[in-house]
Amino acid sequence: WEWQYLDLMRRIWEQGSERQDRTGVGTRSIMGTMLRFDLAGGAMPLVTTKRVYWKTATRELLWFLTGKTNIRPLVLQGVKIWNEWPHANYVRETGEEIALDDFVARIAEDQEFAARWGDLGPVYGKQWVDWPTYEPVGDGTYRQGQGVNQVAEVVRSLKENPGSRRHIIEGWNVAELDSMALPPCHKTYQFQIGEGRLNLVLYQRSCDVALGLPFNLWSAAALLRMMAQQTGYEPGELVWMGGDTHLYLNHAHLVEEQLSRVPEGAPVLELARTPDSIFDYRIEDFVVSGYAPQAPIAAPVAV
Ligand code: THF
Repeated sequence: WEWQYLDLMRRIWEQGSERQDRTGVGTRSIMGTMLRFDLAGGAMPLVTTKRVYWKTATRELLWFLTGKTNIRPLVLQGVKIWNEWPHANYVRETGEEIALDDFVARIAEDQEFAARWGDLGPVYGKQWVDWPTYEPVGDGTYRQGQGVNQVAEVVRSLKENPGSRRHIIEGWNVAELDSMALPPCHKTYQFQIGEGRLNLVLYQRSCDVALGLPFNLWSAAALLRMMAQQTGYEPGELVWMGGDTHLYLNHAHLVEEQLSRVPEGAPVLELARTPDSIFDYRIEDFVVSGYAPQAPIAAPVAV
């Protein structure tokens, strides 16, 4: 499968149109792309042509499922991938030129500081497990209702109504976009049962192919596997669909190096335990074998 990833990378680099983006870095980009992977037998879309930190991606996924939106639990586990955004926000709002590492150390040490400066707003976790609702009071105003746990609802609907075409987890809460540090990239997950297998289409509106996509593919596949285990279906296909699918211009060294490499091996994920619910997975439950990746390729993340 990995050639699909490398071919996409090559196609964007050679044929993508150059655009200025929000971050000011600049990208080459193709609008509308698709990748497909069969997860039968435990196979995972885990990139082998560079080391992908799949445990980091899994910790992020488990953090989403807790409903939390503060980076502190990630920081305490050594997961750094969300640090840049609260740091940039802090520097912008206070004018204090604190280094990223010092900022992150304060998030870890000081719970009150973290509560004030570590939150990303109502991003993935909040929308996934506690999408806000409003109830009319009767006088033309509304009060907050019970939040919707979309993840729990999908587990339930897969069991109770397997033929449904509405097994959807949505991150794009239009009313709350302005309060998010970053509006969701992997915004829509649609599950489907076909021929006794659990399939997933993920729609991602914006995709950083070099840094983000290996993480996003792993996480989507892991979520599919967890859902399949919880609902009693065999894992089926993961179909990944991208909107603006891009390479940042400052990732040229990564692109060149990675396109010179050849995929090796077929990593497999075993779930060591069947937890009581989709919310009870722990990092130790994810056991990967057959993964002997090639050397990491570091690249800066555009904020
Ligand atoms: N913004 C941009 N520009 N790219 C993204 O990939 C991205 N995300 C999330 C939100 N905004 C984004 C954040 N996810 C890395 C990986 C995933 C991220 C952010 C950063 C990253 O730097 N990975 C490195 C190092 C990993 C590590 O040290 O643990 C890597 O080599 O993979 C995509 O959803």
